[in-house]
Amino acid sequence: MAILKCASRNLDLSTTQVMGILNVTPDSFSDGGSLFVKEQLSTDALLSAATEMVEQGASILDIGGESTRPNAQLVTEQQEMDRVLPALELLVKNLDVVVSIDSSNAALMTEAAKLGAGMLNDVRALERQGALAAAAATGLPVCLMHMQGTPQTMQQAPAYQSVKAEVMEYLSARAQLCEQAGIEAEKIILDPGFGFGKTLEQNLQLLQHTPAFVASGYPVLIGTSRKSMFGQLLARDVGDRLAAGLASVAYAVMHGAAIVRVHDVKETVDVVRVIEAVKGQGE
Ligand code: PT1
Repeated sequence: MAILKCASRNLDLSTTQVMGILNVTPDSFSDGGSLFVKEQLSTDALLSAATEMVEQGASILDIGGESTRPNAQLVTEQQEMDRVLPALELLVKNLDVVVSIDSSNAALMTEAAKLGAGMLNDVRALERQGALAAAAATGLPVCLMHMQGTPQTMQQAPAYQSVKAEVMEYLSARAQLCEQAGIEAEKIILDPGFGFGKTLEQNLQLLQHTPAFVASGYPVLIGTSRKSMFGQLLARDVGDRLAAGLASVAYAVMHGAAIVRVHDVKETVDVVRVIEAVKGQGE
């Protein structure tokens, strides 16, 4: 599992990699569309936010043009492409970093790979029409995430017999389909999908069982940054969930998560480095 080949760049997954979140949506849950000026994406704001994340130690930047938080607005595929592709071009041209595309849209995956994307991240685990074939044709690594329901309905009544077993079974089945479609096992990343059709307790159980996901042999990505699970647990607003997110990152890194997807890169990199330093000591 050591090296993840992301087009022209390699990521060393023997230590946890930090993925910085760049939302190119005007309605992001955590930053309220801070990269937008009068409904227009500001390329200056995007490039400076991205540059800062890379300087702070992010090795992957994840660009998303569809908000997938609970009750998010729907976007058309064309709208999503119009948001993401110019942002991708800007980052590829200016920064030495793996750019990940947070999308379920097959046409966008294909175009993004041509423009230099290094990874695909799909909260629908390549279930949309054409997505599996499109992703396989790019040769890029894919992150498969579990979701129960859709962003519009997923938090209404999440229900599982066993959340850990069901999420693991789903991800294993999707990974198997990916391998059958020609995606190398080494390029498949699994993500339990924190906040995607899960209660607080279900989210906590999934995090508790990080070792079971890591034991699958596939690299594991976790995305808990600023999510409402911490609002529920601690009664903190979205802007006040940094320590909570860092605690979850520490737990996940302790147990072998390969990638953590976060808004707060600088603080997360410190946590990752401390945990890795502790893990790296001999007797
Ligand atoms: C994630 C993720 C993602 N999360 C991956 N991609 C989002 N691979 C977007 C809340 O409860 O975890 N993994 N892409 C953002 N989605 C949410 C979901 C944001 C829930 C907020 C919440 O607050």
